[in-house]
Amino acid sequence: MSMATTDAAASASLAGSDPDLFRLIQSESHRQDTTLEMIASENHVSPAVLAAVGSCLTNKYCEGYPGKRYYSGCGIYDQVETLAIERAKQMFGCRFANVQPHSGANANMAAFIALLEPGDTFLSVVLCDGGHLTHGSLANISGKWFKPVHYPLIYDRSHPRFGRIDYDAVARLAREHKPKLIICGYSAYPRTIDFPRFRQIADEVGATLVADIAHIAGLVVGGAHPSPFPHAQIVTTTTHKTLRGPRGGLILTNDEQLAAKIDKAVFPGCQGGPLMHVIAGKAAAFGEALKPEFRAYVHQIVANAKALAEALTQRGYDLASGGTDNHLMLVDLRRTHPNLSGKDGAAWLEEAGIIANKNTVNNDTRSPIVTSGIRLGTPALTTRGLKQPQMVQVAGLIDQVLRSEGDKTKLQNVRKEVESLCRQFPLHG
Ligand code: DSN
Repeated sequence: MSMATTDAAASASLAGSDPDLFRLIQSESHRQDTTLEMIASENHVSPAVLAAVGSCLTNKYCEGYPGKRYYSGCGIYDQVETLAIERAKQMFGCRFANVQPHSGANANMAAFIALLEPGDTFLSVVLCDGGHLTHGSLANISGKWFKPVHYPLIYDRSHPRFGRIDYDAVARLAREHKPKLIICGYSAYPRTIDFPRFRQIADEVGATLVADIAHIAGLVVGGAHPSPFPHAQIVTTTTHKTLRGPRGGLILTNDEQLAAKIDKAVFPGCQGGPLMHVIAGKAAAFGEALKPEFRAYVHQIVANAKALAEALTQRGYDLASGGTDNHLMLVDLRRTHPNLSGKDGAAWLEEAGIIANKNTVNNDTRSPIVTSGIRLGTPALTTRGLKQPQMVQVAGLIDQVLRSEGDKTKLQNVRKEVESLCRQFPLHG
């Protein structure tokens, strides 16, 4: 039997056949080993997931669904996809799962195709408030083909719910615009989502509630965030963030008619052949997420985020909404570092070996490519085993970087400490 399914064998083969590419992959592996990954949407997959994604399952076309394929030779793939589907259903406690979306963007597109006609109205949060490109950005098909109406957060700093979703405004906009679909779920929202409240609003106007839980999927599975079920009629997600699987998408529902529409919307609606090696990686990751250790992992992610948020707050930083309930936080630099943009802050952090992303903050006066904020997440650090004491240390390192004025010597000194921390918590330990 071929051993090309193992990472080591595949690496050895690549080293011989394409040393240039091999060196690049080795360099990236070294970068991941020696830096602190704090991009809230990234993680480090297990060797099992890596082996599945690097397997011979990449060789096959399997258009269709288990038992209903267009080509011969799909018997094993039917079993792989069914395994992924059954595990997805078990993870979320729901009746139907489509594991074929190549990404979260494709999962959202399929939900739109299943529910809307071009020109139909939907409610969502705008990108610069923490929404997603596929939630109606004018640069994306969701905003070009459909009509987004954006609901606000509470922007008033003196309000006790500052930085949270303004549910009263969602209800008012829903009554006014009668959307067919309401999306909840975000890319840069640090607080718990009130799914029952969203469903109540959706029901009042006859809209379908879609929860895009791409960021919090792992937290939901492990019980560290309330589940969108039974409130959302459709749930979309990625599989590679807190869920710690391969890069990909997933759609879930309890409604049989919606499930049939979703299947058609994914294939042939907006995709061709499924990426069966990635679906195998999803099955592997879902198997891991069903284990008790995963619950401990996601609760640690949240505990780490709280510890980091508290340590940054103690150092004087402003966090959007004043803190976090989940895996991420948004540092608002405007008061503490008025002359520092998110872009420069993220660049300095990278020089120091801390990988994070610039992010817009409420009513940001800087452009989305400059921004006044930095988004920080704890999923990947938690995967490498860092806990609350290290979060306090990391907050200190971030503070040193943001106060460094970009001084190379200071950044290099932080980098040495980052590398030492990475050696203490090796990725492949
Ligand atoms: N790019 C992802 C994120 O960082 O949140 C969303 O797709």
